[in-house]
Amino acid sequence: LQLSPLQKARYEYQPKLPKALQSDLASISVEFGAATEAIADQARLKELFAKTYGKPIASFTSGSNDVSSKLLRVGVILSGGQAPGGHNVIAGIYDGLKKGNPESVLIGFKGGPSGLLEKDYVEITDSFMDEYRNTGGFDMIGSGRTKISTDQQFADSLRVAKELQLNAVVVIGGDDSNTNAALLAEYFIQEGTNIQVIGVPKTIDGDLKNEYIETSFGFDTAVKTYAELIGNIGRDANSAKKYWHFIKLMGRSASHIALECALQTRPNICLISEEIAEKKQTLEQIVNSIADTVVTRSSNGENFGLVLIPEGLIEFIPEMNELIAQLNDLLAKEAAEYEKLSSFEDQTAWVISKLSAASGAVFKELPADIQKQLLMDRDPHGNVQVSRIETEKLLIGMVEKRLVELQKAGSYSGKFSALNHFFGYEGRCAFPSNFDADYCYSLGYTAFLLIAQGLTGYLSSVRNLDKPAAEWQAGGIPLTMMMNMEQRHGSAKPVIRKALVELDGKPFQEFVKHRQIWATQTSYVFPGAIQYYGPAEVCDQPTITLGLERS
Ligand code: FBP
Repeated sequence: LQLSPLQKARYEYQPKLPKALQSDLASISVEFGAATEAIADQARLKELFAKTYGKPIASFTSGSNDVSSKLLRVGVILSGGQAPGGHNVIAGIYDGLKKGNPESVLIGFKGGPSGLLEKDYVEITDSFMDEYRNTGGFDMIGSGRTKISTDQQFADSLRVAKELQLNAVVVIGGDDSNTNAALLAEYFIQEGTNIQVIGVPKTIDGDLKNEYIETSFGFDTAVKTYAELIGNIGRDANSAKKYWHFIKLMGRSASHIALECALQTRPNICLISEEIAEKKQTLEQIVNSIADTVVTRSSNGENFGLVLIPEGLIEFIPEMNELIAQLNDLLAKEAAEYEKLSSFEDQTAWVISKLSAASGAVFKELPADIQKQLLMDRDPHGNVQVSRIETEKLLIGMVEKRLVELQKAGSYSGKFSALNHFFGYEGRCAFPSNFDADYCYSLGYTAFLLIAQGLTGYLSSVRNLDKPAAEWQAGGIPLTMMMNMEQRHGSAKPVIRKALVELDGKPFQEFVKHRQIWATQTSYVFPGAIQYYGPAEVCDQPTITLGLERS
């Protein structure tokens, strides 16, 4: 394996830990708060999580304990999309376990939750771990999107955990994966075992956060990677002055990534899905407002610009949302009939005949490529794969049309030449920023401490993140505390609530304060590449979103 100079240098990086975790393991104590409640639907959740509901928040402080040297066997799973820092979570768990008792064992389930179901695993050793410290990606053990949902899958998880004599399983995942972790924790107790389950908040999307989870890991590195590229493109656009760049950004439903990138780079336009849904804006209105900005900039002699588009946008436009809901339902309920249709023409004709008149008309108007993308398979959690829908191209096409109309009407005489980009996968496996490297290692170490304390059904939590790492506070938040009941596939299911952009929140309000100016006056900021070495103000700063939310 050929290693880059940066990879070799990053092996030497020692992630920072909160002060309370820097001492001997035996000098760390746990404190518990009062019993907790779920955010909604408390009575139903109490029934569903009879053994794990309502536990107290746990916090680690300086003190003492007599459990950290227990011999433990732990299994770890990377679940869902890659996020920079996952390897450091594993490193934190590993180092904690070995520090506590060199005989303790960490095994990694391969390829995500299916590794647990199929007993496909690898034991993590010193040399194996060292190859992956401070590196991006999930290639150490791989990841996957298998959902543990059937009775058989729950039974298989338990059987494998017992066969491997595990004390605990750590699930490193997003909202859906941690919902799974909560269910597994409950199931293991209900089945009379004391195998623990601990979650770790991962996702570049930044939508697994709440009062107690300030950010999910990977968001910091991913947005800094995208912001670098957007800044570079902005400078290119401002140099050549001839292209409009339409940039779709990953993030699934929530627009956190797009918003943070806008705060970092000051583009001319950044669409925020949550605002579009709130204002019930139609696709036509969105297109018209982009075209208006193109016209204004053109009249200032600037036939170029930057437009940021959150990848989930399409699901938030009311008429598209209704269409997608009907398609989801139709493709789930009448899958057998749909699968008999082999040509795209037959599929669209069949779909249109089954949709309501309004949704059928919306579907019919869409370009064939977008129609195809809307008919693609759903992911195992039933979500439309928004990363594969080319909204940026759809918008370019529609803005072009609108500008032709304006040209004909005599209200526009500029030149519009647009390029499309999609930034997503390139941000998920970057070398974790110092923030993510430190945060992830701390989350992993904390997960170990929660296990040593015999806790289950908790999410590893590290807070106070706008302060230097030494001032961070480590602990555990009961998973049931973040849950409510939501309709999924036609029935009410317990889930961890996804955090969308809050329109009255400080990050969005900050954007609103400036967006008018950014639209017309070129105000691009060039963040440059993530820096790993140098002054703290360049290397260790958290995101603007985190800073504003904590201010
Ligand atoms: P997670 O929610 O699992 O962290 O996934 C993040 C994400 O990168 C989304 O932003 C994106 O929509 C999706 O994964 C893409 O999924 P896939 O990797 O299966 O193409």
